[in-house]
Amino acid sequence: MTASSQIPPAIQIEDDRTGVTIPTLRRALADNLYYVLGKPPDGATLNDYYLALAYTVRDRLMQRWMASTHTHRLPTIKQVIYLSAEYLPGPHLGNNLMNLGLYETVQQAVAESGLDLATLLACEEEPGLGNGGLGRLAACFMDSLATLEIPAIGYGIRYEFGIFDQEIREGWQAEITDKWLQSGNPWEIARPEDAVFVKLGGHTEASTDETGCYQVRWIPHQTVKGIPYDTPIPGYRVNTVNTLRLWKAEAPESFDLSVFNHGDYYGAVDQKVISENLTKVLYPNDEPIQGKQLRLKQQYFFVSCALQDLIRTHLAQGGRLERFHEKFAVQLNDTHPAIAIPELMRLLVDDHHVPWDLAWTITQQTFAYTNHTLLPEALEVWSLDLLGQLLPRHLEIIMEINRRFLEDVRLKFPDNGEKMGQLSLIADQPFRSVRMAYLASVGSHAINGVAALHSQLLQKTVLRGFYDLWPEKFLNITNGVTPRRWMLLSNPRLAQLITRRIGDRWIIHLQDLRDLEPLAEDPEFRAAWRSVKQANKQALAQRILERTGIQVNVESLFDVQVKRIHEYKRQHLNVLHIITLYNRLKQNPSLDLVPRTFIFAGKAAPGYVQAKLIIRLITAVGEVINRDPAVGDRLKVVFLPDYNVTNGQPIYPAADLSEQISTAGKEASGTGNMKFALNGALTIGTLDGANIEIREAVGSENFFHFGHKVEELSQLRSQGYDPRRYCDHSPELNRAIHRLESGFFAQGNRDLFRPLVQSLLNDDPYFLMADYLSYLNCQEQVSQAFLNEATWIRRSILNTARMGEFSSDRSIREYAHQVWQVQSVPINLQPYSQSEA
Ligand code: 6GP
Repeated sequence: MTASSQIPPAIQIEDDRTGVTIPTLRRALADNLYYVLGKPPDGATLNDYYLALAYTVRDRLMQRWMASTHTHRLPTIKQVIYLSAEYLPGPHLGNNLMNLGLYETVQQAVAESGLDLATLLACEEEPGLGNGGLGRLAACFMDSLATLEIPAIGYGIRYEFGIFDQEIREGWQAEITDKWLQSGNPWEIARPEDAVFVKLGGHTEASTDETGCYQVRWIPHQTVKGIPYDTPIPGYRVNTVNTLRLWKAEAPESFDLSVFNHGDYYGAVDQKVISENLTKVLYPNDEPIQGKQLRLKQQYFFVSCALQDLIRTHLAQGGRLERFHEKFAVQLNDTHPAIAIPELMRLLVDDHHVPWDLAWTITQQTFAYTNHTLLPEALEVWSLDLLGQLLPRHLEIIMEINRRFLEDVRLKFPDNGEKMGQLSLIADQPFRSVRMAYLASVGSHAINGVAALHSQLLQKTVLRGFYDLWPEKFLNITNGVTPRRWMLLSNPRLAQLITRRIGDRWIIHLQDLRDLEPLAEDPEFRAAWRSVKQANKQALAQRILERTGIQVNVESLFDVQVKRIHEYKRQHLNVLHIITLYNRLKQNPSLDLVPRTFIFAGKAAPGYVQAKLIIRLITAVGEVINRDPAVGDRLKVVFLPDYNVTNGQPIYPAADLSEQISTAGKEASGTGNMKFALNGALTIGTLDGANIEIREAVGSENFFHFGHKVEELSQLRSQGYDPRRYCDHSPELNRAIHRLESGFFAQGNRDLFRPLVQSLLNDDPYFLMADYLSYLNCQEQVSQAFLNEATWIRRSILNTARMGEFSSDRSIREYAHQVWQVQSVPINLQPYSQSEA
């Protein structure tokens, strides 16, 4: 921290459990090792020391956490409730040290105890409780909510096995189960006293009571118990500590005694196993997941736990259910939690006897819905059969919501019978099912996309009918990323350089990075900027060597594409460029080529055959190119295994070029694009998702754009797109495709990559062939630009300087004002003894 810091220092209240002097911290570390972990210093493993340090840090969060929880429960305070089936928070220890302002002190304390902080940090297994963008966005949002002192709870699922670990074996992806809980999770606190019960299956019975009131009872087939596990989410240098509350499923009783008494011991245990299976494993599919019963159970389970928890605390605080929506603003992170809409209706109408119309008003005022993808295969639908079996009461409620909704539609468009079929929550084809995006839209007061283009397309395509009906419900809130994790923590060299020159307010006020703009013209600053980038590249090169054995040239252009592997993200377009460069080198070995290191990372869904083949393609091309003496260190292709938050952190700071090359209209926003540009990488990208806004912000002269636009692609499509035509017209494309077909990269095996080649030549649904030439030319401009170091660095500085609006703080402020109507609530701390009195 500099002397001129504008951020107030962390509040210090000294006692044995909270003190932050070096001697106190060292004592606490030793104390936790001995008394919490039961380990003597000489018998302790590194992981024991990590755990002891984590408990030491957690102790220092506790007072703020309890004060926040207490304050946030007050009936007058409105809370944000984020419902998300996925969270990817990344490792907590480093982040919490940073947010508490204890990083340097703890580093020193640990060193004086003969340990190395970096080594201890590396012991932490990150919670991989998500697939990709949507889960990581939830984590950035939780960070910003706390930093902005907005009362919030994130509800989700405590998967025992999160996203699989990826290994590369003989060039192929292998999936290894993730065991994040294996060595203990010091950040969570189980709260069995707050358990709730969730019903599943069975049937409903309707009756009329003595007052003539119609009532429905749900007689379930099974009940599971939800146990909450709480993790503190501290804001940056504020007292607010919000809660991430994840639910684990258990059997209501460990043994069903009635079954046990009949001698069926195994039957009794079975029930326990069946219940606990519910939260065993995250579905490792990024976007398309269809029809899995366990998945629907998971969704309903956590949503029901969350809503029951809210109603219970609200009533306990003397709140009235008619005011539920004044106490809680509930955000649906995509449709995964959309079953919350009929669930809140059920809880209000059946369990708490609120009249339907009032319950519906409360429900609509409570929920808001964010859509994260337009890919048709990703739009969730649940078959009526499955829904009726698992949630019979919810199916009835959905039907009633639909009946009333379609009646409104009919009144509004009396002469348009088609409208009702188009807007119905129930689809007839290919089977009778509930369209969850429609349910979410009808049950919410606000609907947003995650980047300007995406929100427009949402209104024009998937939710067009709803936009015509209620344009006022629709808005756009472009995604953002937290500058704490994605700059301060992961790029300390750059963060320090920036803070030295413009102060440290940018950490909570990212727009301040603008003050860097004039420095882009300062040769001395540019030299410092370059040194930072080189040091970051050096560090990444070291990791690459350790993880893959590949030696890379740190003077080469680091050309990076890291994200889930998907055909629409077009990693194989990147590969076609690599093959083209290779072909040129083979044709002309003395070619003066700008040296590049191509770095890929990302997981493919285990059942997505084509995506797994793309990984094999990358490693295969690497195997040939990296070993070809004619290439030398002019081209290297690296696939870094097991992309996750931990492994992503050293990548963004080291990139020169960020590949954001999705088919226009397919990437809803992207957030990796923001992390790269914030860290000074230049982008090569299509006019898709948030790329468009990033380009506007950083200036088109500092962004390499290529490819067809959305409208151009739909024109191509309607004219009868013929990918082969592009091959016929471009000799280089033809040669690249031929290399693939010939088995050259597959030791002569012509079959290996045939499915990819066939897809490209026959239908090419993601328009790689149509965009190839434009991509190639654009990459040529990149190479030319990289040759001029001074202007490249100037552009790099300007990218960082102009990325201020892509902070998740800005996104959260927009949600707070435009959707949630919530305010910041500063937390006052009292010394522990007083708050207990
Ligand atoms: C992703 C989108 O693909 C990505 O473009 C966006 O940046 C991110 O969400 C955050 O908004 N979508 C998902 O991860 C997903 O599962 C259902 O969508």
